[in-house]
Amino acid sequence: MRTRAAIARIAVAGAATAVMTASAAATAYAAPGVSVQQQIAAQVANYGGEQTGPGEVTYSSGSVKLVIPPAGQAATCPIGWYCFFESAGYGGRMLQFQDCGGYQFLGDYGFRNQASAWQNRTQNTVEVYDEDVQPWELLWTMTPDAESISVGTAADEKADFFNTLCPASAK
Ligand SMILES: [Ca+2]
Repeated sequence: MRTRAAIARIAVAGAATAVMTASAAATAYAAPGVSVQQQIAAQVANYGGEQTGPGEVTYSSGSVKLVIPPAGQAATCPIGWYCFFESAGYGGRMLQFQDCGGYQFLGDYGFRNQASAWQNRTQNTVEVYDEDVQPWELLWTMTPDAESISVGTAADEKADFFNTLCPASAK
């Protein structure tokens, strides 16, 4: 518990900084006529990573990717990954992960308080939390090979971090 609390405190401190930079980026996302490439450039400027495709930024040696689809199109969560979507109906930006066995923070990628839908195309189980309330609230659990087209009003745009449990068959 002590370790977990310490991790969250670090995340809160980091997120406070990220929120300030994110507000400028959010304006860019919302502005009409902003190209995918401009959004990708803003993402890299604010949150690092490496552009690895027309609408893709890769982090952590390939274990995390942010995908910004062309206007009017949807990103696709690949087999072997679990994904968070910016909009209900699997629209907007998509943030995808594959690792199990620990905590990860959406704010590291500009995705804090953003997720509205998810797909889990792994055998991992993912517990998603809101850290803006005390005690932290478990918002939803992503069971293996499941998805949610909308997380619902009570959980919408609240997710901050998650704990990924490895499949029982894995070590
Ligand atoms: Ca939150």
